[in-house]
Amino acid sequence: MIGGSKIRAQFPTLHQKVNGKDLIYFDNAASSQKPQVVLDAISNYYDYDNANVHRGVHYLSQKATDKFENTRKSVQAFINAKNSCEIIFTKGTTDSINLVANGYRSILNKGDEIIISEMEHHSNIVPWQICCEISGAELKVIPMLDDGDLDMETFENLLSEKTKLVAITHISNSLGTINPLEKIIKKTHNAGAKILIDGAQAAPHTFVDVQALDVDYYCFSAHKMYGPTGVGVLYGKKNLLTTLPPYQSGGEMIKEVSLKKTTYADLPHKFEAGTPNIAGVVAFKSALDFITDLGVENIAKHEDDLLKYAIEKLSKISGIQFIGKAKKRAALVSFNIEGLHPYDMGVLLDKMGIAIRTGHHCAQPIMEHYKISGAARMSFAIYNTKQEIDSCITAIKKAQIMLG
Ligand code: C6P
Repeated sequence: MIGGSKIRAQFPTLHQKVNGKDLIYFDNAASSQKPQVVLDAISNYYDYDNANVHRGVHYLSQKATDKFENTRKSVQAFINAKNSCEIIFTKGTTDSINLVANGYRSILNKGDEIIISEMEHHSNIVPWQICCEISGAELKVIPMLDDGDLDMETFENLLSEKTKLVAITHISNSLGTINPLEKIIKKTHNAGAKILIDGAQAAPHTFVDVQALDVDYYCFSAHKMYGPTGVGVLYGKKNLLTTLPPYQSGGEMIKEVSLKKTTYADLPHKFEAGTPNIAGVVAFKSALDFITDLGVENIAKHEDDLLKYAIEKLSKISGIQFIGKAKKRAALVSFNIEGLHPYDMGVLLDKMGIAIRTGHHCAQPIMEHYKISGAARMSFAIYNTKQEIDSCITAIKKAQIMLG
């Protein structure tokens, strides 16, 4: 049995009062809390290992470099990548997607097409809009069905020899929908296009095997998976990353620089210009170990139990409208309650020590689809409990009475 008090004890942030009440943290899709092992790894790095990486021959630099590169190996194992050079460290999912979109600006031409979906986070919309504006390519959008599933029939019709890239979320941050990746990837490849998956909401909750999926690019953030902020991953197949133009330029990403011409470093360093977030990357290994030790399947099972319990309890609240009822979903539930603005609900719940997300969740096209301005969202992690859900439901009912 996981998810009990032994796990909660490892998260110092959870043990505090907010507005005089024990904190209940249901905003994990925005950012999860960090276990003590991750906090220790950050301070140990600064206490004993701090130096720049890949630069010095001295002891500390080599020690920092070894730790930095060890995390790369852990990420490789975590997503079953073939080669560690296919793991690029970035600032987060947004940065990873921008890295690829920036490269595609010079790969695409007028007449080419990129396909995204209506359920994307802004981070998987705006970079492609800019990419299309600059390259002259056209952006096509797969619509959503009202239950929160992708309209797969329209997707198949959108695919053509013009399609060069499909960029889709693995799990929607607002609906919780788990998209049928195997099907989407196969169809994309059959059309001769490449595929990028936004795994920001999936990596903390689902087993990801990039080789089995045969995915071309996969992006995720450490801070949503018990790791530090400012660290993300871009996985890309080696042959694709080799031909993708560099993103940022400067130190570390070069082989040789003269005032006339520069040649670029081999992978992965070609995409890691400047001094990276070394402490963050080093500590990310502890977050991956934390997840691996618990078992991703066990975490998913615990969160699934919480999700089912929350939906069952929320369903009994009068005037509730769920946003998204996809067949396969994970770890979060979005909803509105008649007569209760989500912002007001968020503020009142905060007064009772409960953190939920309210607003458009950086997914405005989803809100447009349902003709709403925003929604409340509860999102779960390994340390959450059914008792916390009960307290949240009681708080929502209180808010309903106060504002009713
Ligand atoms: N979603 C949420 O509350 P960054 O900020 O780069 O780590 O992740 C961006 C991002 C990209 N894709 C998806 C599906 C996401 O959910 C997010 C982050 C947070 O839902 C903050 S808006």
